[in-house]
Amino acid sequence: MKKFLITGALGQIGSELTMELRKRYGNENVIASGRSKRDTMVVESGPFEVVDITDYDRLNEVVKKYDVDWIINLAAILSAVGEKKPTMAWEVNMNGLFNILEVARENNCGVFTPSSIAAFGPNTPKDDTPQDTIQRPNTMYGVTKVSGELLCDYYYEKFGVDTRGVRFPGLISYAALPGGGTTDYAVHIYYDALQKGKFTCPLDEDTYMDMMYMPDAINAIIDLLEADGTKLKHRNAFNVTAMSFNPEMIFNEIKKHIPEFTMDYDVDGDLQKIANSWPNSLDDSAAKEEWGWNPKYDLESMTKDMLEKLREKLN
Ligand code: AKB
Repeated sequence: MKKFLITGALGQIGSELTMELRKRYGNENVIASGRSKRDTMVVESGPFEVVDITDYDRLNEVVKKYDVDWIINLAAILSAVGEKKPTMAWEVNMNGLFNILEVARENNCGVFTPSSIAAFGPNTPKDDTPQDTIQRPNTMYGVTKVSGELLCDYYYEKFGVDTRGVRFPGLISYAALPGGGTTDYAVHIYYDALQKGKFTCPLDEDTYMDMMYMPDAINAIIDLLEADGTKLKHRNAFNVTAMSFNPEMIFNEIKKHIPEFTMDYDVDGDLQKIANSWPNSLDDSAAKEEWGWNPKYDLESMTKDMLEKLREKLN
């Protein structure tokens, strides 16, 4: 049975991916880790280690201790926080990734690291953004993501490390909150709709971005990990998307379920600038062709499920 180490396991993706991998591969084969420990299902249901990915020795020790086959690196500083703390974003997203790749090389592990729509920039084609295109991001997060894609390609070409990854859009989930991204509004809007009946949107009404519901994101990671490596041409940077919408569209979808819901705008200039530099919608045909990417949720089905699950959680 394969053994996985997940970094950032208590974060938005990690808390759901850990539980799904434990279901499929057995609790003891999925080692969760994070910079600190909190009482959650992730910590209670299987092995958990305190690991800061900027600490090479500690990472190496844990990989050896469990004889890990795959490192899934979900520890990252996201776009909005990255603009406020660029040094920390570089330290975690680049030096942390470099440590992961070096430890993987030494211990013969594969590595999955997500990239992001942030790896594109203002002069990238905005609509139906191609798989291979101009990437000149102007945020620290974006710079680390495009550099990470290249570094992972390098470790595959040069050292044969089995590196894989996707460019995630904004991820929407009810289990854990996102931590400091530009797409976070698309999660907060559901909480505010249920808890306050109104939402103040930090992005303007024309801001289109790609988005995805978490069950599709979890499947993307697992499907790519299980894919036949010999068929992968774009190993570390597959465009994946499930939907593209602007704030008005998600508001109107929620309003179908909560007719009294209202929304106004208080645009945050810094966030808006980041969002404006990202694509409106991605072309994900390479992922479909090379490993069968096939998202299940659109805005309508996601909204229905999100509201149902959040109602249960908040009650
Ligand atoms: C962010 O908004 O920073 C992230 C991302 C799109 O990578 N959700």
